[in-house]
Amino acid sequence: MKNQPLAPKSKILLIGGGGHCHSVIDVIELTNKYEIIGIVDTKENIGKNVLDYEVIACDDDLETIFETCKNAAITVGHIKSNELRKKLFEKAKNIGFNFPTIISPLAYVSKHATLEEGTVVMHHALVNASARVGKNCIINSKALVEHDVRIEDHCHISTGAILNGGVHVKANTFYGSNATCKEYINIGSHVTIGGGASVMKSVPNNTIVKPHSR
Ligand code: JB2
Repeated sequence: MKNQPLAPKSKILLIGGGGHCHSVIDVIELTNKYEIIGIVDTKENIGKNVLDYEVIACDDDLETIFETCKNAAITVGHIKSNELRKKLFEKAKNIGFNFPTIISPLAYVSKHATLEEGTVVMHHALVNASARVGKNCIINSKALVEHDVRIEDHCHISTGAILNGGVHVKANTFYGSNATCKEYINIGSHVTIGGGASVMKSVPNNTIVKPHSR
């Protein structure tokens, strides 16, 4: 039997060349679906290397790059604020970039779950049945997104975090490493859930939850 020809890889541009970019590169390489053409970072970083890829341009060059590369991923992370991540996503979207959902082959995403554009599911994360994840989210390494969870746009579910069944996380929220929560609660928008927190009741918008504070 003849070998099937390999599908050609699509070109992709990475926007942001720091720590989160390292992790996303590893995921993208493992998918074997994309050819990373380079990284867009600040002007001062042009010419530097991030793992095996070069910082080829800054944000002002996005329109020119779009002429030859249509896919992008936002590879700046979200710890204290997601403003930069969100701004870069919106800027590149307005130019016309396509943001594929990127799923590590080491992650499990139920066929009954949905992920919107620009969301990345990192190594060993699990997204269970009927979960719905919005745009430009990070489901970081080893995070557990249980059945019927809803995560709105521009959220970061950090490494090893647990969202139990039916929890609703509103937009722009940061849910820290190893945090856990009671099932079917609501977590508001622009909330920061500190690493290791155990959240037993719903959290209003714009709240900071420190570990063991609720
Ligand atoms: O305006 C910008 C800009 N400002 C800073 N445009 C672009 N395209 N890039 C910008 N940057 C770049 O973002 C910085 O020059 C730097 O290369 C990168 C931020 O890197 P840093 O390592 O500080 O943060 P990060 O967001 O990649 O990663 C954080 O969040 C992850 C989720 C880290 O804390 C990680 O440990 C964490 N896993």
